[in-house]
Amino acid sequence: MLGTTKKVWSKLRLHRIPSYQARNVSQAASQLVKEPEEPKMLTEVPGPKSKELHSQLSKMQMMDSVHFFADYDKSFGNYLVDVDGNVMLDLFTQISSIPIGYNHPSLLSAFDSDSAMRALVNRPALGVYPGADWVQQLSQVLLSVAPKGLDQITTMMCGSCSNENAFKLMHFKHMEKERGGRAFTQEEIDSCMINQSPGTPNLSVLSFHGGFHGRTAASLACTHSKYIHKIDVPLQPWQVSDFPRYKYPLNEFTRENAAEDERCLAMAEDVIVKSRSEGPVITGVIVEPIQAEGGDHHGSNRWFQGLQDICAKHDIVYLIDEVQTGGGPTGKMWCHEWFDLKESPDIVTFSKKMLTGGLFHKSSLRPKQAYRIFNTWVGDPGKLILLDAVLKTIKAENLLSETMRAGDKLMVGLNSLQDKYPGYLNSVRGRGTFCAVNCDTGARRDWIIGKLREHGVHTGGCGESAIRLRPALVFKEHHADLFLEKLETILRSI
Ligand code: PSZ
Repeated sequence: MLGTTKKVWSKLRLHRIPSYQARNVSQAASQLVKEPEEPKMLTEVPGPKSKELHSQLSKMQMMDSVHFFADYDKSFGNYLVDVDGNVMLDLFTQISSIPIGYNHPSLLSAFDSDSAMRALVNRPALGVYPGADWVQQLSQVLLSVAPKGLDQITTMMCGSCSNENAFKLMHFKHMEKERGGRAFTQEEIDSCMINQSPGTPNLSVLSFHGGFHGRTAASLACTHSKYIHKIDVPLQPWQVSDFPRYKYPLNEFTRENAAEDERCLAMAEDVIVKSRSEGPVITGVIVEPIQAEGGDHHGSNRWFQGLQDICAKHDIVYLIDEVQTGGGPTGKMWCHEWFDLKESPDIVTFSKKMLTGGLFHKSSLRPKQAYRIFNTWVGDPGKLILLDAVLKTIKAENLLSETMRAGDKLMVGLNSLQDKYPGYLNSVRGRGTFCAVNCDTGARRDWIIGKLREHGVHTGGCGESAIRLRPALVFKEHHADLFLEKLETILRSI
């Protein structure tokens, strides 16, 4: 906390000197750091300094999830440095949320102008007092990457609350149709104040086994990856259906996997139809383009197209949650662009690599009254300043095609390791650098991730036995080579 305050003050002081000098200062600062050529491990992880900080933290909060404490002054590009001086190649990037690597110069200088710094300091309640440049920021930054046909944008604080607000749009659409254009009745107005029908209707959102959509009440009701996220929390008993589980390699199991798509589509439609008579009535579907937390489960084009058709047939809302997949890691700005959909989904939510949470949606879903999608901040102009720099960097450095190149390298390498060590690795899958491979057991996965870290490579786990890779968009082929080399060394040692 103290460190942060100090940094903000030194930035502010910086801006009292002429801005050309300020720019020189931060340019110099950014040149101080360069990406390391390889990992360097000095201690075990967590090392003694991390352990000491963790014991201090533990006096104030239960955060045994902490892996280690990082040194963000020393981290750069694809390399994360911890407080004990260990230099690690980072293929996990803060749960997939660092778009262009640590301390990218374009981000370090994003607040160099006085107006950018003022936007950060005078954080507005955007739903009531937005600054003069907010309209331009939304249209030039966020709408420049909007999925086709989704011309409505609302920024939010995080992925969970983006989904939470998207659900409200689904329910509003349903109730608007039910009312047929009439005004709210007094009974609806009175009953909603005590969470009773008809003002609080019995509606739901359909989600899928293995999905993850956040931890606030409604998004948590749609999350089904780990029990520890949910247990003891009162949630609505909303419907859950099956997301396809494919057999790998895909080209050897085309018939089985196609049958799996049809089974899951039939099941989803059945649940939607039944909800009309049995309740709660499903007003929309939420699905990840790749089920990430739940184990990197992919779905075919047929699956995502079929879901879109079912939603259209039953006039319910199709929401694709791009919180983890959005912003480029699959080689396209939005993973659903791979699916050859007839049109964009009705709503797309995002956060993580996009640096701000938010939702794009069709204009047909606009609420009719103000304040229905609203909170104090709604979003943060400072995050759009950073996102602007990220999007410009993606373009200038061709990072989507670079991601495809690095991803191809990862996939070729992982496939060949899987062929060499079929007892340990299976089901290699991925798009761009958004890749995963299963281990024969969860214990083997945890052991390999631990060993990789000893070798200075930071990866993550997901699902029961998958190693998942979530590098930044600046991850290159030579980083992929380095990772594959370390993984092979470890597999050879078993
Ligand atoms: O344990 C957790 O809370 C984690 S670990 C990874 C995430 C959350 N991912 C967040 C996430 C996501 O992957 C998808 C597809 N949808 C929604 C969310 C929620 O986003 P946040 O965490 O920003 O609320």
